[in-house]
Amino acid sequence: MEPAGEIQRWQAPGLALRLWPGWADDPGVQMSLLQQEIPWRQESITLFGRTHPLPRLTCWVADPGCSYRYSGLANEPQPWSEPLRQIREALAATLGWRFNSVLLNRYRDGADAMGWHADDEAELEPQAPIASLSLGATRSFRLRPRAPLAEGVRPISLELGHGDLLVMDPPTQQHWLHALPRRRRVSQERLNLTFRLIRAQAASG
Ligand SMILES: O=C(O)CCC(=O)C(=O)O
Repeated sequence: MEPAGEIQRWQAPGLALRLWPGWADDPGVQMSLLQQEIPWRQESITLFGRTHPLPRLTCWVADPGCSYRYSGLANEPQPWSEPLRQIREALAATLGWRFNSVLLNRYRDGADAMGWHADDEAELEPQAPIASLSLGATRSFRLRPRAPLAEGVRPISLELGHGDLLVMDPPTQQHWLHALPRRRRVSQERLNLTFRLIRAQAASG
């Protein structure tokens, strides 16, 4: 195994990011286990009366009782599998946060993508970071401020590769949006796991 790279940081008004290149211990094994065992689904969303399939496959895994809506969808959480449990414990060791849910996204190739949004749903604990683990094809991850914050604040573009861990610390979700644009030349698959902490009140409901 290659040693993990140095931690990199980005700081801007309303934004704090930390990136551990090559954080995952065994990303190839993790990726193939998740490809096989996760009950991936292509969800649809309805916008202005028209239904569109999401351009990616997803799965929502969470502790019992956690309720959460993402992309306007309220899904029953799937149970934690062993590989996901191990990643959750490794994140707790690195970050000091034990997450109670993870949204998995599977981008089958560069035609799959995620539009501009923030992970700012009311159910999420606003003091907790969001930890994003990437597996597979390298893709560009974009961030831009919601509103012009200050002179000279520029959008950010990161290349997220196999095994990289990106942590979006508070208050990033309040002030910045993020997206994963289409990349026509990418033919390989990518998985992304965003670990989140649902607030105790919402989790107990
Ligand atoms: O695939 C990614 O890196 C982004 C995922 C994302 O934005 C999300 O799950 O909210």
